[in-house]
Amino acid sequence: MVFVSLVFVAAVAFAVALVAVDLIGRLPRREPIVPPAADGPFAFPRGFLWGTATADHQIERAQADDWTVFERRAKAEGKQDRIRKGQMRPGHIGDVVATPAEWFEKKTDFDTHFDDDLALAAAHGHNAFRLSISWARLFPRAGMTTPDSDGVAFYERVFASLAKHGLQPSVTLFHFASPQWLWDGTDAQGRRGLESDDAVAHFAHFTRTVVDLFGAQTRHWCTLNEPMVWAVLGYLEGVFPPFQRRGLPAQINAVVAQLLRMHAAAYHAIKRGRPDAEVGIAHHVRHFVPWRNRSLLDRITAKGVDNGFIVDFLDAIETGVFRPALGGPAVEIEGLAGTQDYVGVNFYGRFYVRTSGPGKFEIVPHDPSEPGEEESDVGWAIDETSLAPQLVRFAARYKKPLYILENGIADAADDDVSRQRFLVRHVQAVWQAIEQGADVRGFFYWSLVDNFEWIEGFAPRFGLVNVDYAHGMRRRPRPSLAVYADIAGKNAVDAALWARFRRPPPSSL
Ligand code: IFM
Repeated sequence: MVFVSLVFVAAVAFAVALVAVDLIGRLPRREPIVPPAADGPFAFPRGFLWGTATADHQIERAQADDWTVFERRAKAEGKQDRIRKGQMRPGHIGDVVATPAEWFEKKTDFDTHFDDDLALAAAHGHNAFRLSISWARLFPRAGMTTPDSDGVAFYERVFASLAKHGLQPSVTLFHFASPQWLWDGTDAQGRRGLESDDAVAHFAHFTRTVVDLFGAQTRHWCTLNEPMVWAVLGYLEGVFPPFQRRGLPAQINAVVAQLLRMHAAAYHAIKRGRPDAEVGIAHHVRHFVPWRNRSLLDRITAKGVDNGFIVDFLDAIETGVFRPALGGPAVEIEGLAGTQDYVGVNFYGRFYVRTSGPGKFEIVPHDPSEPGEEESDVGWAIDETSLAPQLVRFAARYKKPLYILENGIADAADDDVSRQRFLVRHVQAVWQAIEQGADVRGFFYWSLVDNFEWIEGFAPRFGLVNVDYAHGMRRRPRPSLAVYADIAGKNAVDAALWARFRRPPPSSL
């Protein structure tokens, strides 16, 4: 009998050990960056969308939104910080003192330049363009039920220009900025802004208005841009409006749930008006890598961050239930289940997750000791090799078409070589994902022209086209614009382009 019990205990222990080994084996590991060996050409499916992406607040003249209020205050109070990702203080903007107020008011002066910008895009292979509509430009004051006529007239001109240049619009409804009047005052529970009771109804009304105005001119809709970035930077790190530092990740669950409600309401508003519309979100995707493979805590936390920052939101849209991996009760959201027709991916490389104890971790944007690692001007580690696996995993998990709604690099160097490499390598990675079965239907580089990079100000240069802010916001195409035109025009990365820009194998470093 004792012997039988011992055998039983040993068998159970063995099974538990196997399960543990299996689970540990599935945790993320930090792997070296190994480039693909293929030589090209890499051809894309017919009808593939080639575009660039942008957002109203980053290119258009200032509107009555929360960001404009923040920028004017930071400028007036001289709240300037060193431009380092993750190290900005709340209320501060990079270079705010030295930056002329006019730049903040005009941004890239898209208001004057849009037709030339769109003509340039069309002349360089674009067949699509992602833009956002400013909520505050259509509804600048509280209590308005019909949109501002100047705002409507502006976007009518922009849509006419898009049509004239043969560019399919992809329209985003919320890209970080919202009308200031939403933030003035609190509701009965003391909540402000997008968290307040009526924010979802206001967003639905704005969405219906945009659908009525421009729904005939686009099929492709994005309700929210990077909701998790907005929630984390605004309510955990406190560097985006409304500058809150709530403490633990679980303390922003209410904000995330509200964003999911806004998404669901907008999805239904769009579908009611335009049943054939394709609707999704643009999700900020990183490859979260443990800082040290030998640290089980780094690996477990990297998995938790991936769930909390990436998977939970998309899963919630599929199932209708938000189950926060980083703590807190599940929240069921009415009307949410199944409200995405595609998965929109904004891909910006790898981030490292370094723990200093259970529940204590930091996100490290790059590691200079990683062989072959390159970083952008804002210090983000570049790793195109992790893009295809991400796309393949989304394809398998959600079984939906995918769009790269953003992918880009901050690079101010005159030779523009880093951007050209970045572009060619990432587009090739998208091709790999398609080869492996992911139904990727479009790629939007971030961005056509340099623009206002939120708390980092105007220094980071993401554009295929340089903007000379000091001289009438003049546009000067960078070499990468011609590279993009080559790819889009051929609907392929040809062997010659690949040979010029492919990543050398690690042995040659
Ligand atoms: O400029 C931003 C954009 O607004 C959202 N995605 C990332 C870009 C680069 O940081």
